[in-house]
Amino acid sequence: MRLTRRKFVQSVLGAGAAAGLPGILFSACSKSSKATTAAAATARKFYGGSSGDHATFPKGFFWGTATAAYQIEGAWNEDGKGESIWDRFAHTPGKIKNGDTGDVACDSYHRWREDLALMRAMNLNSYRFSISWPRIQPSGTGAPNSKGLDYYSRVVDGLLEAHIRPLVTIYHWDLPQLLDEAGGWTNRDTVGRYADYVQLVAQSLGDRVSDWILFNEPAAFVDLGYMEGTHAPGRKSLLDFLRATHVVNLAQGEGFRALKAARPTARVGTAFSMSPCEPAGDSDDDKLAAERAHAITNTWFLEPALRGRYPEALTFLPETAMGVKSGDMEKTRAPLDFIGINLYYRTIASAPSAMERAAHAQDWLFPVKMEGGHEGPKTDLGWEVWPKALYDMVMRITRDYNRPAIEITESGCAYNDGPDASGAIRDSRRVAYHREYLLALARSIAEGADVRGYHAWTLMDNFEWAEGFSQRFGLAYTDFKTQQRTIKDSGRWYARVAAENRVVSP
Ligand code: IFM
Repeated sequence: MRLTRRKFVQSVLGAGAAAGLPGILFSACSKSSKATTAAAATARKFYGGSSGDHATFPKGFFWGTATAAYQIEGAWNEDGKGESIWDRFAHTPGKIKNGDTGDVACDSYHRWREDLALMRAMNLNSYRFSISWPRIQPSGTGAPNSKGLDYYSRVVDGLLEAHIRPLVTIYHWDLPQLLDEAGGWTNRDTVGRYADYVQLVAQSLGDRVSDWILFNEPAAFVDLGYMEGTHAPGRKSLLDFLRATHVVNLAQGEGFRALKAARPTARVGTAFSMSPCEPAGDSDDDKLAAERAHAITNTWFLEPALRGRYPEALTFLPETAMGVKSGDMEKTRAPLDFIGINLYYRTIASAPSAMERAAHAQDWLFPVKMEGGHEGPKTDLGWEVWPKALYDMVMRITRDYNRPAIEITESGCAYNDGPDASGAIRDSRRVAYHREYLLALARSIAEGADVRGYHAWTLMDNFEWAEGFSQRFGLAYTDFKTQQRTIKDSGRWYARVAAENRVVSP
């Protein structure tokens, strides 16, 4: 099953220089009065949409950044925190580039006030961060660790004082290690453990937190952790992947109900990793492959929540192998209050040839080839910059799910620019990225999408999972030796965007 983001990343790495799109061509099209017809057509190809230039966002729009506990907190064994699968994985030699770990990361557990100062300086009114489950329940069950709860309570209070909305992700990949030893997400008992944990955090923080995210990128952590083995817990089993899919879908449903039982007025969503899937060619086979790619990439965890079923395009997958029992699909239902979209790039899908099917046994199960596009510029991680992907995805979700509330819960780019002689970080490519994706997003809003917020990934350079510290996505630069944070040009530009509620020139 050649379908994952990281896999496609590998396939495009080293694929040659960017095709040289007019690039970061916004400056041409923003001066719309003088834009030529040809420039407007190129802009449509790059940004999407049919209407004119849009740069202003609705009143009350949320401008934020996103982070995750393991990627920034450090303090991996302090104040009663238990071991997570990411602690164990990163401490296993050979799993992470350069032997990096999140033991210290950005040391946000101790320096969260500095992080808050960055957000204030960027004029943000929303901050998406995650709670580390083993900081709350060191072994994954039982009474809460009060020091862990106190930490998040302080952060929430600090945010509210600064008029920044806390958008809390309950699970961003750091399962308590002891739960993994009982089977982790392949074990149906984990559903109940997760619902208990959800209830604990909702009870403790729900008097001040109104907006919650149940899971970050379920499709990514189930695939990378249980089938590819490149993320914790490092398993490589198709059966585990199928089972974990279903257990996480059940947990999404039970977690939703647990949260609403504790806090009936809470707004609850999930942050889905999404990518619009385009057929490689005009053939019916490629079009079918693109629909299947859309199902596994974008709606594998959304259809069970909203419609109580697995996506129609995937009905050939074996439900018995997934562990689906009678009555389960009612339990997966979770009428989410908003759909979180994490989006970085588009996907090109095609049908594998008979030869390819013969070479890859898994292609019989999931007959789709997926890779990234090759027309746009590439980030340092090799991901194609393609703003129209955001427009296309938002419009498809808007059409298919009856105009739901949408939050862009992540978008961003890895560019490894460091400080120049004066200490400034001139990351103009990151400014261009966010500016172009925001223009595409503004077009989707102008055409009817109900988008409430945009969260740049990420506040500051941090631990990028299997890539360790080698990939910098931050709007602020982190010196991992001194822990000094410096706002990059992109962070300064984003501060102006947030203050003016519109896409401004660099
Ligand atoms: O760093 C990750 C984040 O944890 C989840 N979404 C994608 C980001 C960049 O890879």
